[in-house]
Amino acid sequence: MRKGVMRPGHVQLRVLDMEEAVVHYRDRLGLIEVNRDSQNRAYFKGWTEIDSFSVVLREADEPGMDFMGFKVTTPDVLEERKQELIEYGCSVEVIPAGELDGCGERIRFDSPTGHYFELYAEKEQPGKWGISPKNPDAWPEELKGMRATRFDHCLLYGDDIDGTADLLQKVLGFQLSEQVVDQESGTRVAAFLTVSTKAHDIAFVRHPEKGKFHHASFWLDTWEDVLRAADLISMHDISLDIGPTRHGLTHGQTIYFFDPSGNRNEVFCGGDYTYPDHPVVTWDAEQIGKAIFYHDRVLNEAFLGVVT
Ligand code: M3P
Ligand code: FE
Repeated sequence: MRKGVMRPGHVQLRVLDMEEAVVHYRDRLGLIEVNRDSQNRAYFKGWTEIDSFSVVLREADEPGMDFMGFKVTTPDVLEERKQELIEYGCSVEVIPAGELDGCGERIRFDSPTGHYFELYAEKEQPGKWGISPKNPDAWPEELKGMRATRFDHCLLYGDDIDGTADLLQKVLGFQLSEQVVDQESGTRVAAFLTVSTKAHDIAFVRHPEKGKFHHASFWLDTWEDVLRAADLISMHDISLDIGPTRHGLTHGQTIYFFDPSGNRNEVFCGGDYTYPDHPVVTWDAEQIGKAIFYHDRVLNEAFLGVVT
């Protein structure tokens, strides 16, 4: 049952060198740089996104993810979910409106995998960049680099992925769309969850350490765009992880690479959709190579091991 959580709305990432990071996210990934706040955090949005930002970069000594935020439909829903998070046993912090420029009050909570998530109901909608609700043109001509259209999902690594999946399903109305299960032990190795009809809005892979970040992913429209992203990765000597290829899980067409601080990014297109009556798709852990990289059918160690 959906509970008024609409979509992944933002992710705050730590970067080692802000100016290098801005060049990567703006000129290579092709997000639009929209703001720099009083804490020197840089804000970006994809050109199809109606809210004022979706990616926030904070300069720090270590890379990784500070938190990921989901937008809910109304302030009443925000209050209801907050009460349920407290009842579930999360530690909940209320962050006042304006702490992120243009964003309303945020409800931040922890999770069994050690990741921090947020809910919020309101964010400014500047109505710029080719997404005017009146007679919109197909796309803005000034887009750069890979022309990422929107922030799509994060994949996170942590220990108690069953605990975090349970929290997201029970309190926030997420649906388990796909999973990888070790058939011998019955252990779930990966969980893909959605609040929409997308194949996933967030995903988790079991890993001994808490609170790790695997990638933030951005939507492209076509396979041609993914191949073009691969060309740009070579042109600018961006560190390539793997691809272009197809995932077995979710069936998206993808390429992974690293930002200058070592945070992994993905751009992808295509893939499955999920309605509430869809059965959970289960991959056997012994098929994990094919589940993750459908063409190579083997995992690359860096892909599994490198997290920030
Ligand atoms: C995706 C995706 C892993 C699977 C990754 C899949 C790391 O990133 O977007 O479908 O096991
Ligand atoms: Fe992904």
